Amino acid sequence: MSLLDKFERYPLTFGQTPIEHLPRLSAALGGKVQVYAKRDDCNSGLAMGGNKLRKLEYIVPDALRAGADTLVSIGGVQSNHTRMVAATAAKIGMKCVVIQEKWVPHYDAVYDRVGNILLTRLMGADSRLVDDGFDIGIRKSWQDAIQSVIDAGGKPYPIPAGASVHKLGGLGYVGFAEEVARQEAEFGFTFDYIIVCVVTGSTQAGMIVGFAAQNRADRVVIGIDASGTPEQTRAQVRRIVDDTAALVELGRAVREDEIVINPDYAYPAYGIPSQATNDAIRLAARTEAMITDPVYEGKSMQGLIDLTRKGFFPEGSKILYAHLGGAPAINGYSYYYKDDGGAAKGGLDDALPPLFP
Ligand code: 5PA
Repeated sequence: MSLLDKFERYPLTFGQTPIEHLPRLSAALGGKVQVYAKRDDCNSGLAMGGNKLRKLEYIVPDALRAGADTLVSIGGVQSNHTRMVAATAAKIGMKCVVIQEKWVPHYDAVYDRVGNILLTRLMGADSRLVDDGFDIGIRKSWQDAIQSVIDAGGKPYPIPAGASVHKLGGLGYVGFAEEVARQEAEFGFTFDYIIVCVVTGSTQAGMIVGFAAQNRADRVVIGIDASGTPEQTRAQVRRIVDDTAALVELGRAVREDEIVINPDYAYPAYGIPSQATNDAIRLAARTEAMITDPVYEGKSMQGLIDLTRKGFFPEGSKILYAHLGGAPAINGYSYYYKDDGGAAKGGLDDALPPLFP
């Protein structure tokens, strides 16, 4: 039985995502805990996939019911979410308008031409660059875009940032939690910690609700904040948890201590990697060929690495890193990595770059 049985799902993903053991990363971190990754970054053939597709699978039926002809959404210049909305629109034969705000103070020469925004344009979305700064809340630029579709005689279907403050936005990651439980039954062991990057909130919120249904007090979902505005993110996760719990009829309140968000790795700012973020990205790449990005997954990887090194996880813990996608954005950050590679530069096993010097 699934909490999601009563909801219609429009398939955009391949289905259950694999869980992969990361033995070389585990060993590089001292071998006292074992690290696994659930590969939601490989979840679909649509434009490189990622976490938003799980959410959009439950939103598309509503857009179809509404008789909409244009999906309208919002994100930063290198938003993965707007790429995924553009992909969904292309796949279901709708038009797409996406507002791309200046959320990140990053000035790589090709930042607004490569990676996510390139793919978004390629799929035919009307991508509109706007100068406003970072905010996970409801934005005027998005409301203006919705109005512009109406003014042109279209029927917009609004999808907020990260598909998060949408009534159905939390459902996709309830499904993630149910999948993990099924995979644990196959493996014959359970995970003690889930590490997940959090910004607009519905990924972690959905997981929390899904895991809450399993009533396993010994499992902790740790959100690693990448927004740099953790109070706002926490408040948004709380709201989405409550709304999603009511929607799926969880049947109990989610406690405040079930919502765990660590704010320590978002520095120096949303969308800007620290030296430690880049070292984390390099370590995952050099031990497991697992590519993470400077905005989201690199920061949650940094959190996983740092917490492990600090001895936060008891010896013998099994840690599941939720890989949510996002790799295309790294093309907008090429300058950071231009001198990487080769033995002299720390590219070999025995010469891993210093971690967090
Ligand atoms: C994003 C979000 P939530 O927004 O659901 O908390 O997820 C955080 C997250 N990992 C984690 C990746 C790869 C993500 O893309 N991305 C946003 C975007 O516009 O792409 C919504 C911010």
